[in-house]
Amino acid sequence: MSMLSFERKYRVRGGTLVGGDLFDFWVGPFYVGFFGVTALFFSVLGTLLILYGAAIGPTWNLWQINIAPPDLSYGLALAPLKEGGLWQLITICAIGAFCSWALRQAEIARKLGMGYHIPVAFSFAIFAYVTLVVIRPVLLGAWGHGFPYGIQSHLDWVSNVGYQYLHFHYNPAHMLAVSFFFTTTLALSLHGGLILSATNPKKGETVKGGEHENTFFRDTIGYSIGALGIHRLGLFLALSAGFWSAVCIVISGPFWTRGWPEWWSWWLDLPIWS
Ligand code: 07D
Ligand code: 07D
Ligand code: U10
Repeated sequence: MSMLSFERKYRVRGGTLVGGDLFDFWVGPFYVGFFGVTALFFSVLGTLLILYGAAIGPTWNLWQINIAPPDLSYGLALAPLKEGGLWQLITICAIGAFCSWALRQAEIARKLGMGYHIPVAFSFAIFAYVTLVVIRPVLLGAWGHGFPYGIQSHLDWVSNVGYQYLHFHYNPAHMLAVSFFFTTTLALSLHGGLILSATNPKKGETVKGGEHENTFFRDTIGYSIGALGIHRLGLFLALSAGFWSAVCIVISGPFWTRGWPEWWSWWLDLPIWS
């Protein structure tokens, strides 16, 4: 792949977090770096372990391949490979790969003199994943509470865990997370629509800029959040969605064991009704 002239200008040494000059180079379009090597190592090893799990399992059907966590009876102990040990190793590889990826993003940001917004944002996704497979299982005392690695099986897990609390929609943190997800798509569609409508006009019409963009929203809703503001809002909304997702699942079990509809009885217990 040919390198664009401006890319050559930005391919400078330094900015690495560990390893100094070791691995401080590019292969094709990819920056390698120490964390590129660890990311590759963990993802290759994790994928091989999944393939091994599939090979000793009952099916090669991609939708049905399933690597289950250990039985609850193993508690927080290590399990034999074929009884959840694979899941435990794959979890270590996944966390290793995701954290390496975030650190590689941080190194690339440092090289370019940019902020750490992207690795910080990705950390929220990692946080949600670690909440599902480490924090909540540890709080509940068994790795068996983690979700199984399989396309269909992980959906079954979500449904089963949801119904275990009777009606997961009544989980207040789930409500917040869902609302943040919905608001994120609303904000992204408004922003995508606004930018395209202003900067990609029909042939023969002039490209519009910030003034038009601001005016559109002032005319419509009386206020424009501005060019930087909409990106800050987008990041805030998306990270909040991930954050409240992690909260909604970590409180289910460790901090609330009954059905979620019952949680709302505090409302009926308010002294104002008596
Ligand atoms: C578009 C970026 C590209 C990423 C893709 C995912 C794999 C898995 C592994 C066969 C937006 C690549 C997939 C590497 C292959 C094996 C063993 C990101 C984009 C295309 N889920 N989930 C999916 C993961 C959880 C839920 C699809 C991962 C939780 C529901 C895909 C994780 C809960 C639905 C997938 C994870 C949950 C899905 C599309 C990790 C709550 C769907 C994902 C590591 C969060 C949807 C059949 C997508 C679907 C779907 C991957 C965790 C719920 C297979 C990697 C336990 C309800 N999930 N998921 O587009 O169609 O993401 O499922 O945490 O309806 Mg899931
Ligand atoms: C965990 C993914 C992390 C991904 C990482 C990267 C790779 C690389 C490589 C492509 C968090 C992986 C990368 C593998 C791939 C290449 C090259 C993201 C994660 C680190 N729910 N619910 C949520 C809704 C119901 C239930 C969250 C809606 C039912 C349970 C979100 C509805 C019941 C759990 C959400 C609905 C139920 C959730 C998920 C509607 C089931 C969770 C988003 C409209 C009967 C989960 C932390 C998320 C959670 C979760 C939305 C319905 C149960 C807010 C919109 C009522 C048990 N639900 N839900 O977390 O909070 O993303 O997980 O009905 O555990 Mg729910
Ligand atoms: C945004 C934006 C904006 C833009 C943008 C974007 C947001 C306005 C200016 C970006 C947005 C898009 C492009 C839109 C589309 C994106 C999505 C929908 C998001 C989802 C993305 C995907 C699904 C794509 C996913 C693809 C990935 C993750 C790439 C996969 C890459 C690899 C597997 C290679 C990774 C490289 C690594 C790890 C390091 C480099 C390594 C190599 C090249 C290999 C060689 C290795 C070595 C030399 C090291 C040796 C390795 C060792 C020793 C380990 C070996 C271990 C073993 C066990 C063998 O706002 O602005 O526009 O564009």
